[in-house]
Amino acid sequence: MSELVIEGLRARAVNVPLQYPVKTSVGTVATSPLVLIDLVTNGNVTGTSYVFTYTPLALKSVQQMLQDLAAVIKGMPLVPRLIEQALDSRFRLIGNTGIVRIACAGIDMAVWDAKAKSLNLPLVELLGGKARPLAAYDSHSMDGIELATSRAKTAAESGYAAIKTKIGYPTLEEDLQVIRSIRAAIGPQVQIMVDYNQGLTVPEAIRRGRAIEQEGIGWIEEPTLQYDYAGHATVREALHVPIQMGENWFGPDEMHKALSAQACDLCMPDLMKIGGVSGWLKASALAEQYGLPMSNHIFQEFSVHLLSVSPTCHWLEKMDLAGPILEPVLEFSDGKAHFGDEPGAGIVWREEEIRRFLV
Ligand code: SMN
Ligand code: MG
Repeated sequence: MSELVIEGLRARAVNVPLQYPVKTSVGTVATSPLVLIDLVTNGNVTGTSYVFTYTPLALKSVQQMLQDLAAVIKGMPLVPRLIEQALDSRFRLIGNTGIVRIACAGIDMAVWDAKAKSLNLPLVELLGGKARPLAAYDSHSMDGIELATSRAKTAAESGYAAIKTKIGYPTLEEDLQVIRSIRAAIGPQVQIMVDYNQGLTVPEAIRRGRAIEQEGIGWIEEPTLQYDYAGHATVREALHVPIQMGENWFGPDEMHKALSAQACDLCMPDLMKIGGVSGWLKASALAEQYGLPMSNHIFQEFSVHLLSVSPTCHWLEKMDLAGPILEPVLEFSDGKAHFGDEPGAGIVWREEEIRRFLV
């Protein structure tokens, strides 16, 4: 096949309803604002990916950045490394972070998806691996004791070996009540992980951590401000329960700074913020060198491929933020994510649903 080149990029903004709003101790994600990317090539393949903007307020800016980048990459060969380098050098002065990093990562994902499709390979095989079932945990929110307990019970009955609940209620006693209510509902065999979403000061994180680690918790996630790597290291030294973080690292460079500061025992980069597939591959090498088990953060469709080739693969987070506008490609059963051998990452739009949620 002659060399494929990029002909264009379409970026569509949608705001998708969520069955369960993502409630955290520092704010609620009520709907799922996504920018859907179609990367058109001169061959018969189109790369597809999406980015998640956390708030609808960022939707149009991300969409515009992607539309502006279309002119930059038009005519470039479909070579992930070349495109990554071209974009990174463009943004060396402004900094490849924030909305810039989000847009570049979305393009990177679509480029790798198109490359895999052009070779008729699942992304995992292009990356040198093989599709296999991945242990998944069902990821819930700060739902309040009743809903948190019922979601955990349903997940355990569905076969999940682990669930995550978000805490950081007004008092430590409420945190403990939720954990104990979930434990009573799911029994001793199912792991409980908790996520504070940066909501505590370091002293409060130590105070609460010393109490909740007595409950047999799998990990405490982002106990304090995500950029406070020294603070996370202080909490980590004071507690026995593993400290988890990573969803807010913009690029492998921030991951390296956190790991150098010994901020965490576990890591969970976000495919988008870490820099797409290219960023993830660098992150997985860092995790291997530091010996940190590595999980994903949302983006479950691409993440099953990437975790499958990550040397320290840990848990897949199951949190479906794009389901209503995607053809289902992942199948969750017996607590595992099963994915097939479709070419690429398996992102297939449901156009009639997209039309309903276009912004
Ligand atoms: C999370 C936060 C915001 C949106 C989605 C998910 C959460 C997680 O921190 O770890 O899943
Ligand atoms: Mg989190």
